[in-house]
Amino acid sequence: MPMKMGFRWYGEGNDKITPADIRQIPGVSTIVWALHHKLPGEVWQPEEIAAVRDQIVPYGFDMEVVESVNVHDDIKIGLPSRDIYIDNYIQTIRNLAPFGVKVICYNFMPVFDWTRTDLFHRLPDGSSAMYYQADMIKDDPKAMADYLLNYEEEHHLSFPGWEPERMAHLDELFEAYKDVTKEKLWANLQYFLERLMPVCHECDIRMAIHMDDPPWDIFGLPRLLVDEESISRFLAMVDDPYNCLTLCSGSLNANPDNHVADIVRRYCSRIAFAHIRNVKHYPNGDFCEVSHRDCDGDTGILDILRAYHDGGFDGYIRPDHGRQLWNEGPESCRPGYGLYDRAMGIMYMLGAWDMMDKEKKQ
Ligand SMILES: [Mn+2]
Repeated sequence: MPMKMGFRWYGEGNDKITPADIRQIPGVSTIVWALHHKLPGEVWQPEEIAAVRDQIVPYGFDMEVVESVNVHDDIKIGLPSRDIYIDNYIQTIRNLAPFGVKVICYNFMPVFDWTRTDLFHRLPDGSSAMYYQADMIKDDPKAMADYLLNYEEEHHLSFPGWEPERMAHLDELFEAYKDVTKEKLWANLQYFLERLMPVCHECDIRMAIHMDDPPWDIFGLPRLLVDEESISRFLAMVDDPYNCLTLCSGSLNANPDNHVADIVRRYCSRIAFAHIRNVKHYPNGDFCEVSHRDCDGDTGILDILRAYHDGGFDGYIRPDHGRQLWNEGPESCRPGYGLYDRAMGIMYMLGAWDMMDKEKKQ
């Protein structure tokens, strides 16, 4: 089985789930980790990285995938100060390499990271899941930011990409991005990657951009990685084997016109990291995250897995968001990152994968 199964973990004292819990899920080799206390633009220091290694490696896991090293806004905006922050990013890559890191996930979304309107939406079976109510996103970014920030404060959580320190300056951030057209954002992304690529070759670390979530412009802010055309443009723009994708099935399929399995077939060799998440669509444009089982959503999980298998995928894969089950809630897990549904997602994926391996041998 060439692909490697990962599980995202927020670190000791920052995640109620433990590596000892994760070890009991069959087939997981890689902890997908990050230094969650670092702000975008800061250098990750070797001693901080070593501290996480000491939490992970004794349980038999490797730490080959980082999700994410976040990109400073000045790089996305294209300010002169971006060079300092790119230098810092390069130093972080160099500091990660000796620890065996092979893939760095990141995103290039202006101002906001992933966006949802309800983090613990109650489903008919009593579980809960993240929900996107389309008509709530139309006008007021402040209302949504407030909802998420209050949530963070109330439950003593912090969401990557929603750092209260950044969100406190929302007006200034919107002002700073006001001249950043979609074309400028593409150019700034290219500038960033072209500076990184020589270091990535040297350190044998692949940069893997996450799809924009959801894959369309929100609040007048441009978003780049939204469909096959933009993925193709991205890969050609910096045509380098170290310039790769974190192909997030759920992010892409939030737009039902995106056929994720076809995209996997076309670009498999440039996918360093696969996020598997299933999404159910409603006619009014709302969507809800659901279990990994193919028939529970509209993403085509089995077709996607088959596309990876046919492509000889040997990168990293992980269950992306799952539902919250069996009394999991804000006190026990981050939204989307409970233990049980992601563990079931792994078993579903491995079941399909093992079957395909077996068929291929016959
Ligand atoms: Mn994802």
